[in-house]
Amino acid sequence: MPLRLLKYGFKRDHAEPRYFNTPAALKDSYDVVIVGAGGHGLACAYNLAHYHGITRIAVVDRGYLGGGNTGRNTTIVRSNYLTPEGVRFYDRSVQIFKGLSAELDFNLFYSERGHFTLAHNEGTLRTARWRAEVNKHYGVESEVVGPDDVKRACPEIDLGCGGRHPIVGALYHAPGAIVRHDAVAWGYARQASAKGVEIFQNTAVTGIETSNGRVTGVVTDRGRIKTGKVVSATAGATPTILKMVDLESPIEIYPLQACVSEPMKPWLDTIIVSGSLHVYVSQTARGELVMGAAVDPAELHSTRSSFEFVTGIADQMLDLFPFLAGVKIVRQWAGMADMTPDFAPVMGKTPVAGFYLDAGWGTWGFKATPVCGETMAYTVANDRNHELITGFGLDRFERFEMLGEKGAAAVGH
Ligand code: PYC
Repeated sequence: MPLRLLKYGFKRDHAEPRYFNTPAALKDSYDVVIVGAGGHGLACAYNLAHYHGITRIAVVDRGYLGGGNTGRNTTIVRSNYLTPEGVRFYDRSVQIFKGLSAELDFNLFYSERGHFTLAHNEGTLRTARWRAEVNKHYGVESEVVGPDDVKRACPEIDLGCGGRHPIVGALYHAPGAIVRHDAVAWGYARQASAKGVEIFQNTAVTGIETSNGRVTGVVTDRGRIKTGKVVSATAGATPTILKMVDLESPIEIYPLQACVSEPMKPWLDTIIVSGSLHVYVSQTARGELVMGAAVDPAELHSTRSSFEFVTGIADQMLDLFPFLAGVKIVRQWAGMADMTPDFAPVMGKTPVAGFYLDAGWGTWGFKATPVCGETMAYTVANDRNHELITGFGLDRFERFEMLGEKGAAAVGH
């Protein structure tokens, strides 16, 4: 149990300390500047300060803390990936997540639910078997189960899916979980700030200065900062930031939409995902259904949300759960997903000395927040890629060495 719960439980007054401090002005120089005050950037700042003793850090964001994809995802945590690189990396994230409320002294409402990826045909079942074997090899709990197991875990599901796409089995991943996404960003921000990290919201980066192939500074709309190390941890802005250091990547930006229903009595314990129907759903502690789909079909740098999305997802949900007809969708939104050709991230050192990337998070980034914090902080502190991210380098695209995570990254891509 987070210590704060006990501390405030026994206190007469419950004055909550400020979550984090915002200094009046930027300093002239910092040891590290992190672009992006989402979960990844803040986790990196916290890990640098806590585990590596580097505290002269500025985290800058053109918007507000956690206002990008950290606050726009559907909060799913899992590690049932397809490639050895992916499985080991996301498994480390799940392990950190399990102890994170205690580490950050902040209740993140981490809730282990089990995760079913439904198969509606033999082809999907084959990928499920493949994933299960790779997962088991790396010690991650995953198994292929039959339609009866799905029905036992979720009696409300229509296994026939309206007669159109009968469920023939599923990949079951017991550690699959949900966690309060904004709290992850706030928890990291609070602890980073307590250790001296300075967080500047509404501060846009307009340029990154280099000399002889090395980073020397960052230009923002609040002033210039001298620094030898910059971490780019943005979603939806990576191509813009890369241009500032004359680098390119194959990242393209697509909207990823999601929505939430009115609250209902608890009926859905597990997380249900269907790649064929392009839908994933879980139920929050407040009773709302949180639902998402595949990325939009066309590239777009926007967080607008569409009527097509909400009617499409309602259709697919009703195939799985016909009793939901009449339940209202109360809110919808979108994030900007940095899609890579192989559905794996881009991390670590780059050809520009002192410029580090935490990017390419497409539709798979939130669950990686803790392991990104750990591995990026190690990489920045030692100027050496952490061994868990060596497969995710930007140079893999030049070498045509794709990772091939498409079968496990999300839904329907
Ligand atoms: O990777 O689990 C996932 C996911 C869920 C929603 C989007 N991506």
